[in-house]
Amino acid sequence: MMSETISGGHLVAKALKAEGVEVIYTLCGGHIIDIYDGCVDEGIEVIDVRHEQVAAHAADGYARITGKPGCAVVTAGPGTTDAVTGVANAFRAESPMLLIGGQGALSQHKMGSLQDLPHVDMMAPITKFAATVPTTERVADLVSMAFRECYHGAPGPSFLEIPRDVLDAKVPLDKARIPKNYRASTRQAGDPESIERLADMLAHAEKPAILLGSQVQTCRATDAAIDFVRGLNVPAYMNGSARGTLPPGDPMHFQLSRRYAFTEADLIIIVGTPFDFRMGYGKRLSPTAKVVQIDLDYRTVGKNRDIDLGIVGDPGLILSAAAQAASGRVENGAARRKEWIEELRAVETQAYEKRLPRQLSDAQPIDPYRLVHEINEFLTEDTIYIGDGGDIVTFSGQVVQPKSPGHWMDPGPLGTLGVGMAFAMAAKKARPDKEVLCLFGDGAFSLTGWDFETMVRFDLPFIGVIGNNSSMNQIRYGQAAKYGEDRARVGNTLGDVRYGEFAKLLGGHGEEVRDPADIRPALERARESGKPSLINVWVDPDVYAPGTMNQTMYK
Ligand SMILES: Cc1ncc(C[n+]2csc(CCOP(=O)(O)OP(=O)(O)O)c2C)c(N)n1
Ligand SMILES: [Mg+2]
Repeated sequence: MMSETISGGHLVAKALKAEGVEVIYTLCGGHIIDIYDGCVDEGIEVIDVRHEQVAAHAADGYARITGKPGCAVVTAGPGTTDAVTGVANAFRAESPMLLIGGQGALSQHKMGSLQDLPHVDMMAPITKFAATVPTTERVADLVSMAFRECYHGAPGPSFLEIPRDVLDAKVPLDKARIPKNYRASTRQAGDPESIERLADMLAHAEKPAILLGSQVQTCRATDAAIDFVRGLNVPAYMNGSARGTLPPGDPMHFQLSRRYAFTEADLIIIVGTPFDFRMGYGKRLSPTAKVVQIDLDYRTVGKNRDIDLGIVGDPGLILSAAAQAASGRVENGAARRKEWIEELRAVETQAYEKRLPRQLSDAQPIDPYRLVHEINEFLTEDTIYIGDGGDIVTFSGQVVQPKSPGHWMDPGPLGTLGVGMAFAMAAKKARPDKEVLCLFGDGAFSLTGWDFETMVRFDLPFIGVIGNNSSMNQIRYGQAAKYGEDRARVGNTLGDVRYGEFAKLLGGHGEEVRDPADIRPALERARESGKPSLINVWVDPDVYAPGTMNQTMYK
């Protein structure tokens, strides 16, 4: 009797299934079709997009939304190079995803086969693991290994290339390793001695502040973070995907007073976010404050500035343990910190009131503050908000507050334009029960906008809003400041494109908005349309967000 055989593509699908992956994002190529065939057998959905960058961003987005690793499958050569940006974005954003790339047949190694490139060399610096699958028997083994490697320290992407002959060949099923139980929890509780020290610091602090970074969401540490800040009365700031950890209106939720807090605090706890450009490389913290850093990755702790205490491990476990250890010691903490919290609230209210007239402005062309204000008012507890653009997204970062944890998506520290459509795709696919709203700059939208067609084809309704200033405004501002207004319009001017019409062309709902009073009704109609939609809002091209004017991102 002949023994049962299995091909490499089917082994990929079995390994994806074992990992819990329900959907792959892909753009087809002859090198990879056997994986599709395997997915049919395993019940894994194949979402085919219009550009490989979108496939990779969607895998990143899927990981963020589901807490499981995402997977993108692309063909050799240009398919893989197109996906580089998506992998790089996931690398900087610490998002666990696997990119599988095709490769020329091993039998034609270095002979100049179609689409042959040194993919592994290209991917090595932007992944946690990059390898070639050497034999068909080991296909599933290496897929599982690549997934496991995504979780070393802070998570991140892995890459595998599978040569065409390795993928297509059939081997006896009993010769292939198909791992099923191959993963342990990588959660680390933190050094107990360090946690005691943190508890002591908390007991003595009069003006503590905490910054909850993206790892709080990555590790699903929302409850621990809430118990910590509420139990110990620690004002909290949130960045990246940790936005929404505390709901707006929570007594410990702060946003606009961050700089003041970090200048005045006596204890600053940084959780799950590096001292990178967003943090002024750690230089903007009070020189007299005690600084504590908690991170999944030992390499992030103490990088760019000294700290008083570093704890490596899972933010949720560490915050829970510290809250417990401190609870007995800070009996009177609540009362002592009341004044500090009131002080921050006053700064917060003042900043809010100063900006409010702009948020309510009736000006035409529309003030970008009005647009982001309307969006903020429109969001429900079940709306996942995505920002993809330059200046317009910088405006939104100040005003838009997600109403629930895990409902904020931005590219992360790579600052990649073009993530929006892919994140919307991944979010709506993984959570059809959620509403998805993506704010695009017109420049950002144009990079990957054709995948609006994929949203239509797969019936993935979302509310797309374009803050259209016919410019790459964030860059234009810097050019004007550096070279003068008369030389500012080089390389940053876009056409006056009616993107609402583009949406309709591709089978979605589209509208043009020029009057601020029409923003809300247009958003409502998009919501009710049940279709992928684009509301093209013409905003004033000659106003800039404060963050853009300070050019903090380049400092
Ligand atoms: C892929 C990519 N290319 C270029 C940039 C540099 N960049 C940052 S902001 C920006 C302008 C974006 O224009 P738009 O999306 O229209 O937003 P606006 O600033 O006009 O509001 C550019 C080109 C980038 N971050 N990512
Ligand atoms: Mg623009």
